[in-house]
Formats: sequence, structure tokens, C-alpha cells
Amino acid sequence: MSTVPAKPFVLYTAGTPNGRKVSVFLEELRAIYGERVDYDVEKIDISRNVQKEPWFIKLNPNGRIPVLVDRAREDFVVFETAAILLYLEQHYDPERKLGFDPVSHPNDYSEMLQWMFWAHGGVGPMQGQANHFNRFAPEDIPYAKQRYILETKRLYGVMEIRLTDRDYLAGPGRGVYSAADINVFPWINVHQFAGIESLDEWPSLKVWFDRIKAREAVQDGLAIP
Ligand SMILES: N[C@@H](CCC(=O)N[C@@H](CS)C(=O)NCC(=O)O)C(=O)O
Repeated sequence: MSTVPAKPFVLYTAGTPNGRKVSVFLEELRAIYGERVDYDVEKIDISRNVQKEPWFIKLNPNGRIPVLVDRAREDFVVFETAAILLYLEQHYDPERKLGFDPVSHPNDYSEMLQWMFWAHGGVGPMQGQANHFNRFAPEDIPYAKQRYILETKRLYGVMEIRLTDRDYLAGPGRGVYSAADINVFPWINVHQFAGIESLDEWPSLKVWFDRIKAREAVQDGLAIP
């Protein structure tokens, strides 16, 4: 009797921007490398706090999605989205199609890290707080609502500056599509949820957004879970 080999990864995730950073990246990898980077999806119901249950805390002490388990590397566990993308890039993108080699292209690699760290400490948490105070907070706090929306818009303006004469955030010339773009795209994708009606204020960001959104792998990644 033949057994079906397990897929190399398990992705514990939910339908949120952070979850989708990883599913988009995995779908982009799958479009290049096929079954070698296939993955099982375990949907975590964050509305029921499944991510705070003891079994999940063993995977990620921070109690948040997403988490990637790499069956092909002795069930190595990775949490924090930017760290997951960089891990996948290091081990599963030998052709460096979604990133840059730190040894042969150190400046491009540094630019990619700069934009990933910037988004990880900026757009993600600020837009997340804008969502919280505008949609979920048990009391109405106008100062907090205003502060996080304004900060999110300021950060969109930072991307606008960078993208004015470029197609992508990192890399030579007009830039090259990479983990730096995938790391922030799912947040821009839900700008309306945060109360930002349109991207018209940031025309270069809008062109970048439309270009990435049109990619088939991005559409596939956004559909998970
Ligand atoms: N810095 C973390 C943030 C992860 C995060 O905030 N995940 C959210 C969903 S987008 C979550 O799990 N929320 C549920 C909770 O905080 O309990 C990362 O990049 O992985």
C-alpha cells in the first residue's frame, strides 16, 4: 500500500493581513517551485481565541497567527511574519526569485530588510490599532481613532515617496518584486476596512498595489484560508 507523502509545511493561519503575507509568499513560491513548497492549511479561529490555547502557545508563545511548521526540516517552527518570509526565502528560494542573496547582493538585501522591518514596526501595528479603535474598541476614544488613522496615512505617504520613481520597494533600478512588497501588500489590501476609502491620495502606491493585486499567486494567497 502506498502512502501519500506529507506536504513540506503546515501553515496555521486565519484570514487576516498577517496570515495572508505568508500564504501569498507560499503561493508565489509554489508558482515557481511547485509541490516542493506545498503546504497544509490549519485554520485558526481567532475570534474563539484558539491561538491562546496551550497547544498553540507551545508553537508560538506570543499566541498569534500565523505560524509555519517545516516538516521537511524536523518540524522546525517559525513565527512572526517577516521572520517566516525570510526563512522561506533562505531555505526554499534557491533562485532568489523573491529576494536577494545577502552575499552577492548585500545592498539589495539590505534594502529588502529595511522595508520589511519598516512595515513590521509601522504599517502592520498602526493599521491594526486603527482597526481596533475604529471597529472593535468597547469605548469610543476619538483621539486614538484619529491618531492611528493619521499615522497609517502618513506611512502610506512614506511608500508613496519610495514608489514615485520605482515599481517595487527594494532592488536595483525600478526595483524587483520581493518579500519586501509581499510583507506589506496584504495590509494595503484592506485599507478600506481601516476607513481609508481609496488610494487616490497616493498615486504611485496605487499603481504598485494594482500591479501586485493582479498577480495570480497573490489572488490565490489572498483566498487562504
Ligand atoms: N507581529 C506579528 C503579528 C501577528 C498578529 O498580530 N496576528 C493577529 C492576526 S493579524 C492575531 O493573531 N490576532 C489574535 C490575537 O492577538 O490574539 C506577526 O507579524 O506575525
